[in-house]
Parts: sequence; structure tokens; C-alpha cells
Amino acid sequence: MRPVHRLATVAFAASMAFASMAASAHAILIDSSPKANGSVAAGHVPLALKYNSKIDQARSKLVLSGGPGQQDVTLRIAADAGKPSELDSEADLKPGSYVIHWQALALDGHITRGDLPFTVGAAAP
Ligand SMILES: [Cu+2]
Repeated sequence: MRPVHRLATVAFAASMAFASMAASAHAILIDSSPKANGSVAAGHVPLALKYNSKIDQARSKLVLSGGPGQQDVTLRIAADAGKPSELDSEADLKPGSYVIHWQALALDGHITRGDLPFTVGAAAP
């Protein structure tokens, strides 16, 4: 192989590697409120799941399960308030153990899923 061909091959391989990196920019949960396995006081609880990339909020999903009733509730996701990489919601919660089952659609078309467990303790006095 002549050197010029070798160089072209390397450049092509590099561009393919870059393309596959860009295609794998699906959503990874990097922070949340409540924190995973964290605890918050009972009452009105803001919920925020923060991702490493922009989310299609209209086609993502948050389902809350647990608590005294143990039934699943689909949470309303707040419209983008200048936070395109977050899924934000809120709930009035009694003491108990909860899990948010989240499903996030990233702009690359990939869906990721995960669970965010947390505990609600007695209301602050
Ligand atoms: Cu992806």
C-alpha cells in the first residue's frame, strides 16, 4: 500500500469512529432530585432527572410506583423550562418507599430506561 492510500484509510477509520460516537449520545442519568436511594420529607416534592444530553420531553415517560397505595402513577412531565436535558415533575407524597421508572428518548432516537429509588420520610415539623 502506498503511503497516500494508507493515510486515506486512517482518515476514513477515524471518521467512522467519530460517527459511531455521535450516534451513541443516548440519554444517561447523571443527577437527580431526590438523589438515587436518597430521602426527602413528605409533602410537595419537586422531581428532577438530569441527563447528559437533550431529551425529547414529550415522548419520554416517568412512572411513580410505591408509597402507601402501591399503585403506579404516570407523572406529568413539565414543559421545557429552559432545561432541555431534564425531565421535571412534582408529586404530593406520603411517607414510604418509592421508585420512579423513567424512560428517556434522546435526540439520537435511542430510548434508555432506568429506576430511581428513594424514600419519603415524615414531614418536616
Ligand atoms: Cu444513542
